[in-house]
Amino acid sequence: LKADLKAIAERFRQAGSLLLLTHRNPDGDGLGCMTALARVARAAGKGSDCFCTDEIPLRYRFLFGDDLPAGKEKFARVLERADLIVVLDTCSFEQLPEVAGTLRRLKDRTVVLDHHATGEEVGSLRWVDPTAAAVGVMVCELLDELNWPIDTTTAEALATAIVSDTGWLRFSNSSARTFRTMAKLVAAGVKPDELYATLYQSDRLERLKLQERLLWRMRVVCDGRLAVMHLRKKDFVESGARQDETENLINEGLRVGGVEVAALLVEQKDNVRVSLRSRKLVDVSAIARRFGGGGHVRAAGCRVAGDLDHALEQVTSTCCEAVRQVEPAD
Ligand SMILES: [Mn+2]
Repeated sequence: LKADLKAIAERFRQAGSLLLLTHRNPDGDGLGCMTALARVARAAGKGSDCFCTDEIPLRYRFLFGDDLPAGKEKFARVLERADLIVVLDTCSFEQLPEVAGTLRRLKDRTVVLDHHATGEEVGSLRWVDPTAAAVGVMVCELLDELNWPIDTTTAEALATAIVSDTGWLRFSNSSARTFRTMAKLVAAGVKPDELYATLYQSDRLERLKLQERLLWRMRVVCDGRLAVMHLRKKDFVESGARQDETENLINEGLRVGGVEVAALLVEQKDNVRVSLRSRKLVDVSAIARRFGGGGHVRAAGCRVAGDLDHALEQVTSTCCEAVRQVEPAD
């Protein structure tokens, strides 16, 4: 791992201009790392562009100011001027639609920083560390290795990466290494109370109305150990919430005592997006893989073809089976 870190650092040193990108349905980790690296690269005299196929979720807009990542229509232009493509927080072509073909073709020019246990051969050089709570932790270590300074704005972006992947430092991936990295970022100027307010006390009322529907419909099955939640297209229309405002709603399921696995199904145009979380015992990445998805042991996701009711049935029975295979939590 140390060798991978050093090799990646060398590629960054040699690069003239970076193109930074992350997985679809981008989250705080991918986006925080993206903007942090773009900023420090510019300070080091390099060119840098961020690219994102999806719209940036409202929660994370502040990371970019007026300088939002390039969208699809600008991909050719930003690709042309980059001599190093950096893929953040994924190592799966399936998570990189629109650009997967280009990345396969430009493998030699591509490097990956990721912390997911499952992955493919994206890029010629990969630093994948599943023990890192967030790619944000790895980026901090990379910047240390490069001796590239972290200013307050960069520190806020990296702290956003870390807190969003650790549930504000309360999930099981919050290790001493995670807290050490956070301590550095706080020393660099991050104010935890202000960052918390920016990230988690800035919701739109519409999002809370969506949450109300989700809570009202939550079912706890499988002897009280599986929480199943779902949202239909009409919930978004009627509440006025946006598709990207579902982030973190999955965690509501684990607030119920005794629940080991929480599943959230969100109806899409032609499939169902499924998020899975587990408290302690079940490997939900294994469940996600059965539906062609992936992720971490405690947090994973997949997409299920067909309509919502069909997906609900399939996901509920598969999760219940997995829950029954482990001993009760007490
Ligand atoms: Mn991540």
